[in-house]
Amino acid sequence: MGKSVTPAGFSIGGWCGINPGGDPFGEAVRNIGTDEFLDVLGKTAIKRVSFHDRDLWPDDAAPGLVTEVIGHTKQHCSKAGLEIYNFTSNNFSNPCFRSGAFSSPFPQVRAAAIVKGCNAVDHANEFGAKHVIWWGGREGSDGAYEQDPGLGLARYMQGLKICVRYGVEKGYKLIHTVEPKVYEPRLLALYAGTGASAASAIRHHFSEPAFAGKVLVNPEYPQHVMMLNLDPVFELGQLMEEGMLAPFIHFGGQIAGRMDCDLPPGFGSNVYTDFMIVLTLNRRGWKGVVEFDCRPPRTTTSVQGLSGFLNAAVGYWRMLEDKVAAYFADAKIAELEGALMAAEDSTVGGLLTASSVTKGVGQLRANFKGFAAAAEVNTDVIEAYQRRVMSIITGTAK
Ligand code: GLO
Ligand code: MG
Repeated sequence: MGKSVTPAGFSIGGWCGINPGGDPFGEAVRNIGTDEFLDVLGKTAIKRVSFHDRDLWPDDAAPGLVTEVIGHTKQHCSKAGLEIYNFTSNNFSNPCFRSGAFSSPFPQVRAAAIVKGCNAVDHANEFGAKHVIWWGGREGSDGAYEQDPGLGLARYMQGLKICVRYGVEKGYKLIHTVEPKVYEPRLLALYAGTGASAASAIRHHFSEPAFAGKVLVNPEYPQHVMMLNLDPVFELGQLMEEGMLAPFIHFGGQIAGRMDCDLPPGFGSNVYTDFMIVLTLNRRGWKGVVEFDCRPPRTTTSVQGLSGFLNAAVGYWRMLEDKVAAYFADAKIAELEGALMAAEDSTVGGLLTASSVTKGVGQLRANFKGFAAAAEVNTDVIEAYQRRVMSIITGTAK
């Protein structure tokens, strides 16, 4: 059981810092440029930053401009003490992607997505980024189901595979991560669910050994899961158990059941759930990076406000880490965990490794004392566990 509660560090999407705070009904409320944001960021504990291509240059920029911006951005980041962590192709803002990108029914649009994606793979390498994120915001439909959905998903994965293979052929040391989200901006995304369904699509379409460990899932917690009223903790458990979790997660705040809020961490959230995300990562000794993908609320308009938001995002995660440390140090929790996470006993534990399951089940049957006896197990320990965790979170544990 891991006891270290510090992630490898923090990162943030550059697009969060420069977000002007407009919404479909209201104008921009902030005007903070990339350089100014990087200077503010450099003074916080967040030492990594990620970009979309389009955060830095227009989609049709001439190669000379791209080279110039890459040089300037690298220089400015290094001056501010920042590492460029992830790079991603924005395959959702350009009007050409209104029918989808890799999965569009139209071949010329799929070609555009592949060109843009492979350019992003090159740029990720030039920036020295660790991962290329693939969030398919437009890969879906607005309700027409205009192509066979299985074909749509296959096209989506095929486009991605071309970009991944392109990077492999070029010899780049990049990990690719798929970021799932079920809706918004398209009303229906091609994944039938969130992280688990993306993982299943990856396993099916990237089954060749050459891709092993090269395409993983980067979930966004709690936003992309709680916007559906689903549970991020169980999803995280599955991704970790199946070895599909990327070396980083996106993190922010979300009011359950609403469209993607990307609120400051802790806003709108269930603190018990947020705590369990951090606990689950730590139990398995996760050493990844927490990348904030959220922004100040629209009511925050100044550079000082942005700085407060960044420090508070780290502060919220650190608060959760402190609570997790208190959890690991708590004798009562150790006792409760002992009851709840007891190792498999020999009766059941050996069944799957035995030469004959039938023989083992026969033994079980012979020793079975009846269902009433099985019901005698003391399950009150579960509520006691919840109460103890809550008292640790609220600082009321005695
Ligand atoms: C939107 C996503 C988006 C991605 C980003 C990185 O809901 O969270 O911000 O994380 O485009 O590819
Ligand atoms: Mg995200």
